[in-house]
Amino acid sequence: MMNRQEIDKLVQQMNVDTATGEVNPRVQQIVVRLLGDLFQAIEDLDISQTELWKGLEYFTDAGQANELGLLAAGLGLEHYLDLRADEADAKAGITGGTPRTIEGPLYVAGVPESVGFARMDDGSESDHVDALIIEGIVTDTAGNKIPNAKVEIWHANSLGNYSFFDKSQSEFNLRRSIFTDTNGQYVAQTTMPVGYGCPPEGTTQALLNLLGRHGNRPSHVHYFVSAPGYRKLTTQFNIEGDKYLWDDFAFATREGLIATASEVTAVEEIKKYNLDQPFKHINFHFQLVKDTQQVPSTEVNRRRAAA
Ligand code: MBD
Ligand code: FE
Repeated sequence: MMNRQEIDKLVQQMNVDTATGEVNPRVQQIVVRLLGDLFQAIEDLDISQTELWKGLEYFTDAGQANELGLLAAGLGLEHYLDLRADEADAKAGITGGTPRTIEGPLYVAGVPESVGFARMDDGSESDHVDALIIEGIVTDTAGNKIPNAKVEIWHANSLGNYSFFDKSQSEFNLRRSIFTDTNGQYVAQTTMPVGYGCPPEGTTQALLNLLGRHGNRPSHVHYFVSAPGYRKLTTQFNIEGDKYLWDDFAFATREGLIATASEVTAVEEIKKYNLDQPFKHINFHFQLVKDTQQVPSTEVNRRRAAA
C-alpha cells in the first residue's frame, strides 16, 4: 500500500518533474490533483486492473455515444455545480432572482428569433397533443420590466425527444429565441412536452442500471434568459403533476421552478390565441439579477450544438 505522500511524490515525478516544455499551471494543478485522488481511490478500494480498464472503456463508449453531458446530468455533477454557484452568490450577498437550474445536454444555438411571440411547434403533433401557451414577464429583482430581454426556450415533444438530436423532427422544432416586447413580455405557442428518458440501450442508462437508478425526467421547459446589464439565467420549469417531478434523474427540479399547466376551455380565450381547441396555459415570469463583478460570470463555456 502506498500512502498519500508516496502517491503525490510519484505523480510529481511522472507528470511535473518530467516537464521540458511550457506548462499550463492550471491544467497541471488539476491533473496532479485528480491523478493523486485516483491513485488514492485505487489503493483504498483495491481497484483491479480489469476494473480500471472497464472504467476507461466506459468513458470511451460514453464519449463516442456523445453521452458525457447526459452522464454529468445523471450523476448530479451538473446540479452540484448549481449548488456551488448558489453558495458563491450567497457569500457575495446576491439575493433574489429566479433560481438557476441545470442547462442539460440538449441546447442548440442558432434557432429562429422573434420579438414578443413565437410559435415553436411545427404542427406535426397537433392532432393528438394539447397546445400549450407559455407567457411571462421578464423583470429585474425590483419588478421593473425588461424589454428586449432574450428568452431562449427549448423542450421535448410528446415522446420526450428533442429536435436536432432526434432527426425525425423538423429543424428548430420546439426551439425558439423570443425577445421580450416593450412590456417585458414573451408569449410562446407550443405543444405540451413529455418528460425525457435516457436512451435505454445507452451508456448513461447502463451505469444508472448498475446503480439501481432510473433515467427519467419530469416534463419540463428549458430557458436561457439574458439582457445587457444582467446576469445570464440558465433555468427550467418542471410541470406540476408529473410523477417524476421530485424524482428527476438529473436533480433539476427546485422550489420556485414548478409551473402549473391550467386547462383553458373558454371560447373567447381559445379565440384570443387563434387556437381552435381547449389548450393548456402556463404563466412563467423571470427575475434577472444585475451584473456584478463580485462573483464569476454565469456564462458557462461548453461545447454546444449549433444549427
Ligand atoms: C434532458 O432533457 C435534460 O433536460 C437533461 C438535464 C438531461 C437529459 C435530457
Ligand atoms: Fe431537457
